[in-house]
Amino acid sequence: PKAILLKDYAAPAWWIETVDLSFDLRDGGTLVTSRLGVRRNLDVVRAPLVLDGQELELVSVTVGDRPLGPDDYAITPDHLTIPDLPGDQVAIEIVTRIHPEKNTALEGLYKSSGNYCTQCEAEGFRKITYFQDRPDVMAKYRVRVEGDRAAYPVLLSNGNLVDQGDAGDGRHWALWEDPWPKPCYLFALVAGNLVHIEDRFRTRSGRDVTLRIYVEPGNEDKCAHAMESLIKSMKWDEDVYGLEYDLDIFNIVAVGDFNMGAMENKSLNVFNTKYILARPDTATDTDFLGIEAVVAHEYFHNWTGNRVTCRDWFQLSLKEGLTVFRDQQFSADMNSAPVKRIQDVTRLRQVQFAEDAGPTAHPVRPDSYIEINNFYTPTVYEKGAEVLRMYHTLLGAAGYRRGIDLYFARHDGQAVTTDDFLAAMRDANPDAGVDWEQFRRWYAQAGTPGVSGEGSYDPATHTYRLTLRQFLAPTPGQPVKLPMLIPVSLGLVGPDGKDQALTLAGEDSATAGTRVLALNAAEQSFTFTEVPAPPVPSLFRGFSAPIKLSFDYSDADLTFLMANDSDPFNRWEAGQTLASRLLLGLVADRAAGRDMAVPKGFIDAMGATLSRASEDPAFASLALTLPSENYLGQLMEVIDVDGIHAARNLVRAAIGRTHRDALLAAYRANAEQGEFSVSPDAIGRRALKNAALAYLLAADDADGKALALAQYRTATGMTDVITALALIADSDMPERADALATFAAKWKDEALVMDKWFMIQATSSRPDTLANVTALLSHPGFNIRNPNKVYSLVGGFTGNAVAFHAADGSGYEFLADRVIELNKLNPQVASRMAKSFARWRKYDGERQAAAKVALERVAHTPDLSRDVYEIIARSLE
Ligand code: DPP
Ligand code: ZN
Repeated sequence: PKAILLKDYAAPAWWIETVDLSFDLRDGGTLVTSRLGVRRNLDVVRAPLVLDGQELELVSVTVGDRPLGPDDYAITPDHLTIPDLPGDQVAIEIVTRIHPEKNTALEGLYKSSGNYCTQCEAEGFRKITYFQDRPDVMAKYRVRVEGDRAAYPVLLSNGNLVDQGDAGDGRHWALWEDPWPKPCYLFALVAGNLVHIEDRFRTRSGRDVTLRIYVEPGNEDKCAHAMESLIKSMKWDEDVYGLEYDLDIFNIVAVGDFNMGAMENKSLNVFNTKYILARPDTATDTDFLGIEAVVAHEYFHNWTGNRVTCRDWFQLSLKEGLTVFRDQQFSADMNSAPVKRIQDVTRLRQVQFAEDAGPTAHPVRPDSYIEINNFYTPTVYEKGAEVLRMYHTLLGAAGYRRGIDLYFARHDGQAVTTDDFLAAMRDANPDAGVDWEQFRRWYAQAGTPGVSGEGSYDPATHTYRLTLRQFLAPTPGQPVKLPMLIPVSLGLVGPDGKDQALTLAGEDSATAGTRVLALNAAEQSFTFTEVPAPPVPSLFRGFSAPIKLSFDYSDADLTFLMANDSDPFNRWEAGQTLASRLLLGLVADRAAGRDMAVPKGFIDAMGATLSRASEDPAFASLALTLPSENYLGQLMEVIDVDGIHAARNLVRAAIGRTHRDALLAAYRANAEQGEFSVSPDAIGRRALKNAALAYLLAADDADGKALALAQYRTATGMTDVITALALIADSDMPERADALATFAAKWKDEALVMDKWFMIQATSSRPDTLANVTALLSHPGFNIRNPNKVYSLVGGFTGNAVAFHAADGSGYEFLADRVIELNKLNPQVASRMAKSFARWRKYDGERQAAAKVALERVAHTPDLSRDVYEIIARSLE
């Protein structure tokens, strides 16, 4: 397979301005008739019209009113080329036949539980009809959908329903028209037996919008939270971004078989059921928050993605980084901002930092790809969102908003680039003093910058000198890096625990609290004057840049910041840094054959956090959580899987034993009271209660075990039920098997709940996990064609470091088998799973050897998809 390069971008030789589609949906072959209004692009050299198309049966092509014969066009597995088009403006009709009922890749038009639906981003439209499948070709669509009335009573597409009628023979049709030009990746069609809930939203200029959520019958009672989230998003986007919805109708359809989380098709979002369906007894707090965030995310795309779209797929972060940042801001406003920030950074570190440090590292704006589906990555999404956050940090809320306003004023209706976005931010803020050429490197250079430094205080002159250095390691294809513009949001915390005023040498007035400095050289010093007492610096407040900090803090400094920093993120961060330091020390002890001894100071600090927990239970639950095994692994040269697991468990047990009474008290104080709610407060109390319970079980506490069992048996909310079940499932408690069985019996018909059941078994640290996971592949509730099932069982297992990275290579062998199996069915899902191999060189020799065997076995599989090939080839490079 050949790489596609950003530098090869060229505007199309033809524009397609109107698309008239007609779908005749039938089992055994769906006929698609496409009438295109095509106009020559006079700005480029004359060239034939080359249309993309895959797995299509061409029935006929007509240009104007002339039917073409087979000699009039050229056809390959990927293209239809029409060499000579008369004039500059032409009407073309193309009829193709497709087989959605056989489509297991879930890309293009396919069936999920008997209902037709589409997924076109990034390049699925070419599996529906011949087209210039590229986002810079924007057209107006009219879509006629015809199908069996009894089987598919609901017929939907983008835009407004303009007509409908009976087609005879038990069939009916609907005609949809979308007034907004759009790229074909935003096309959608749904035909199915669906029910809906409905609500309304009046926009600030007075447009009444009908909001509908369509689901399979029986799920109507699980849509309320999604609808509330949609309404909140619409209001928030008006209030914060000044952006209003632009049609009279907004539809969401939830389907059970979906590769991604959801899709922002114009006015017809298609969602994975995971991000719509929720009832307190079926969904966890994480699910409720995920629904709120993803519903918002897809809604926000209406402007950031749809009204202004990407010129080409290298620009994917233009819409995704921006829209993730928007959904993060929204969730922060709806819930606790510090808690949200900690969760987002935890995720960034867990998945994006790992990607940045491995063979699939790529810039936020990649410059080459083989399969674009492989670039829907944490780098494009989450690191992309950090880039947006840095604009916001550097320009302030008002300056950022000026940039956004200019971006829409310039580019509404266009397909643009991240450079265009940067230019709007720059031009709207001419006095910002930002070096934009340097800032641009955040889009171009891959890898996570490291920042190190130290500070010194001079009591004679009352000055504090802070020195920071940055470095960026080479990544694949980028051996040499240039210094980045890194915003450092900082404060100097005095011995009294208060922020000291900040005056940089040469300034004549002080800034109170926090200020943002620009680190823009390899090494830089900042001298603060009039500092009355030696401070502890609080650096990168709110995680102001996606970097890895190593500063020469003493343990006492970190304990001090944990207790005193006015920035909640950095209070949490100080605890994590301290914990990581301690845990890695224990791992080293174990490796050297020394006893692992848990220092009392750390256990005491955790006790102090616990004693203050009632002030902010949600924050406390995060502060009490040790860094994950995955994150700790990233901090090691060679990842010691078993050592990390042993050290972490030892510390957890010590905390559980030492603070047993306080943990029991925290559990009881936060046990459910009153009516179920997903308010931030209620979620926070549940999180603290369950964190306490987990520590008690880590210490093998008898009362803790009894509480877990009681919670499993009597709790009504899924958060409490599944947390208790996970703890039981991970233990040797005699009730284990029975608890798992009763859960499966109760929930066997609720696919999303069963996903959780698969997940907790896949992530168990018991020694029989692989055998259990292998057996579960044949469980009647498992189906390898359903992405959610694969993500739960196979994805859960690959996230289980001890089991997946078993020294005998059994975990690697298991994954290779699944990737090979999925490669034939669903390349996108296969390649997502294959990414778990990527960091194999970070493990010891024995594991590397086993991983290599597994990788090569995948590499030699016949008919390897482009998706899997690209990941495996990069991993083996
Ligand atoms: N564009 C989708 C999203 O991120 C993914 N297909 O919202
Ligand atoms: Zn998105």
